[in-house]
Amino acid sequence: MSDPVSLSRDGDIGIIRIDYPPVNALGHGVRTGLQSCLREAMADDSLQAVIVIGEGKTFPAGADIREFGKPPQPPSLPEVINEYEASDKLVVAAIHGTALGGGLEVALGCDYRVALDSARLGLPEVNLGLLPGAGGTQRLPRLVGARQALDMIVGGKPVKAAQARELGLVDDVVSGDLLDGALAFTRRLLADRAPRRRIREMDVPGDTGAELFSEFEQSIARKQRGFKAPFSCIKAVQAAVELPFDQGIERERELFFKLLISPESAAQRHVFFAEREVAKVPGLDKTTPKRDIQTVAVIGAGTMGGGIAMNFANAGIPVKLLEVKQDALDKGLAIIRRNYQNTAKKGRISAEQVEQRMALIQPTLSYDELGDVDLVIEAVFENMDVKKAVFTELDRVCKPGAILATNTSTLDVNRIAAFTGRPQDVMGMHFFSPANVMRLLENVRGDKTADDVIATVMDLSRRIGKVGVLVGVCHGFVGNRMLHKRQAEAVQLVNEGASPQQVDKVLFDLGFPMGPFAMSDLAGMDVGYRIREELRKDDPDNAPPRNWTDELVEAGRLGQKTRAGVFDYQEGDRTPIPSPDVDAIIEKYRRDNGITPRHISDQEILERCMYVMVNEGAKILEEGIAARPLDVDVIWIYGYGFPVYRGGVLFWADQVGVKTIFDKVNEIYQQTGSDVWKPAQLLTDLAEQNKGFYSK
Ligand code: T1G
Repeated sequence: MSDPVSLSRDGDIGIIRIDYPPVNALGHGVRTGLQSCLREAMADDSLQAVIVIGEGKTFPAGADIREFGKPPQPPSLPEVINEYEASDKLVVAAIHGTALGGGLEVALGCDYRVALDSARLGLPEVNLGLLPGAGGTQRLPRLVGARQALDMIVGGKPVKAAQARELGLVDDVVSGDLLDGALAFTRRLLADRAPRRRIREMDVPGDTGAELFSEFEQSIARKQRGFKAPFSCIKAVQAAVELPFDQGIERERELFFKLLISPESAAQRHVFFAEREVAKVPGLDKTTPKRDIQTVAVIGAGTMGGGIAMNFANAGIPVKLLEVKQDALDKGLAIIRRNYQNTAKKGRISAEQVEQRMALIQPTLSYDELGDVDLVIEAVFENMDVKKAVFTELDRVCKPGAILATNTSTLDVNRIAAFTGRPQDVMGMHFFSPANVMRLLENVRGDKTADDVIATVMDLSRRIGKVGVLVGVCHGFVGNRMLHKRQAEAVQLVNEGASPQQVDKVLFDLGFPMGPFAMSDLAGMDVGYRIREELRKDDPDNAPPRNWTDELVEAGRLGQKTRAGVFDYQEGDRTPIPSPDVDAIIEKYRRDNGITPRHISDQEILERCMYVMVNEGAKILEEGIAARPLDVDVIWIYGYGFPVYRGGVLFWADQVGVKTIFDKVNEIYQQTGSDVWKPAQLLTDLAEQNKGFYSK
C-alpha cells in the first residue's frame, strides 16, 4: 500500500494529498502522513503556503470509525490539527465531497477553506453517539457563532458549500477543477499578504448568553429522549463560550471520552456499520449479475400501493399503477398527489417536482399494458385467492425475465410463486406503512428465487432510498414474527393484572416511540384481528385463543381511526387516554376466564416483552430466516423504531447478557410449558458458552 499522504508542489505552493479510499478516513496512517508531510513542507523555505486536498471521492469524511475501541495510536488527531494551526506557513484546505467530522476539524485547523460547489461540510459525530473530539466544538462556534454551531453539531446534518460560504465556514466556493481553484485562491492570499487566521485566537461572535444553551436543550429534549450525545454536544459548545480555548479543549476531551465508552455510542457505531452490512448478502458478491430495472409496475392503488409507487417516482423511475376500477385508481392518484403537496408545503420539494413525480406515475386499468415492465410489485388485499388471481395474470402478460414481487406481510411467498410458471423470478418486497416514509424493506427470498433476482432487488432497495434486508419465508418473516410474540405477551400481561398503559410505559421508557397498545391503536386493532381470524379459519389448532382485544374490535373500538381502541383519543389528538370502558372489558375477560389479577412489576413486563423477542430472534437465526444478528437488529431499528442508542434487539440482548436472558426464558418455559418460551438452541448454546450474539 503506497503512502496514504504525499507532498508535491506547484511553484511555491506545497500540495498535501490524502489518498486513502474509500473516504480518506483519518486513520493512523493518514494522521502520521499528514504530520510528516506538513513538517517536510515547513522545512522547505521555497514553499510559501500549503494546500491540503483529498484524492478520490471526498476530503476526509472523519476519523476512522473502525479504530474506535482499539488502543489509540499517536499522533492523535488533535495533535495533528494543532500542528497545522501553529505552522509558520499559510495553510488552505481544498474541500470536495463530504468533509465530515474529523475531516472538517482538520479543515478548521487550516487558515482558510475553499470548497467545490458540490461539497458538503458537517460534524455528524452525534449520530455515532459522540461529539466532535478534535476541536470542532471549540473552533466551529468561533467561526460561525454559537447558535449555528449548535444546529450543526447537535443536528449532525451537513451544510452545502454555498451555505457554508454564507456562514463564513468556507472562504471561497469554486466550480470545475478544485485544485486549480484552490491554487488561484491561495496565490491571491499570498499576493494580498492575507493574514494568518488561527481560529483558536478568535472570540465567539454573536449571541453567547447562557439562555441560548438552556433554550436549545429544551428544544431537543423530547426528540432526543434517551440519547446522551446531543446534551454533551451542547455542554461542549457552551464551554467554547465560557472558557479560554485550551480549557475548552480539555472540556471537549472529557465529554468526548465519556461518550466514547458509553453503551449508547457502542450501539450507534454498531448500527452505522450494520445498516451497510445488510446490503452485503452472504453468498452473493459484487459479481452476481443484476437485471436492468428501467420501468416498474405496482398492482393496487390503495394505501400501500400508492406509497410504494411514490418510492419509484421519487427515484425518477417510471411506474405504472394498475387498479381494476377507475374510481379506485382516481382515489389512489389523488392521495399520492396530496402526499406530494403536503411535502411541498413543508418546503422539502418544489411544486415543479410534484408535477415531475406525478408524471412518472402512469395509471392503467389493463394488465395488457404491463408487457414491457422490468419489475412488478403486487400490493393487493391480504388474501391468498386474490394473490393467486393477480399472479396468474402477471405470469400471462409480463415479459420473460420480469421480476414479480409481492408486498405481502404474512402470506407464504413460496405458495404465491407457485401460482406462476417462473418461481425463480418471484420474491417478496415487504414495505412498511407508510411505504413512502418507512425506510425498512424486508426482501423475502422464496425457495426458488434466483440469485440475480435477489441481487437486483437488494440493489434496487438502495436506489429507492430503502434499507433492504434479505429474509426467508415464514409467517411474519422477521419483524412481524417477533412483533406478534411481543404483542401476545403484552396482552397476556394485561390478562394477568397489568394495565395497558403500564405495559406501554415500560416499553416507551426503554426507547420505543410508543408502546404495544398505542401501536395497535395507530395501525388499527382490526389489522391484528383479521390476521387472528384468518389463522383461526386456516389453522384452528395453532391459532391464538380469543381475548379481550377481539372484544374491543367487535365493539367497534378499532383504534385512533375510531378515536377509541385500547385507549380513547380526543379529536385531533393522538395522546392515548386510558379508558374505563376498556378496563371493564378486561375485568370481565379476567372473571370469565377465572383469572385473579395480580400486581406485575415493570421489570417483569420488560423481561417478558423483550426476552420473548430475543428468543424468537434466536429461532429466526437458527432457521436461517435471517442470516446474521445484524439483519434482525436493522429490521427492528428501521421497521419499528427500536432505539438506535440500544443497537437493536440482539445487540441490546448482548448488553443485558445472553445468559441472564436464557435463565429467565428457561424459567418461564418451565412454568408455562409454552413453546413460545422454549429456549432456542442458539440461545442455549450462547448461554452455555457465556457468549453473545456478536461475540467473535
Ligand atoms: N470510518 C471508517 N469507515 C468509513 C467511514 C469512517 N468515518 N465513513 C464511511 N466509511 C466506510 C463505510 O463503512 C463503507 O465501507 C465505505 O466507507 C463507503 O461508505 C474525532 C470522532 C462519508 C457520507 O460519521 O456518513 O470524525 O461498506 O457506504 O453512501 O471528531 O460513509 O465499503 O466496507 O456510507 O457514499 C465522523 C460517516 C466520524 C461520517 C459516504 N464521520 N460516513 O457515504 O458510502 S467520527 C462520519 C458517512 C469523527 C472526530 C470524530 C458516509 C459518507 P464498506 P458509504 P456513501
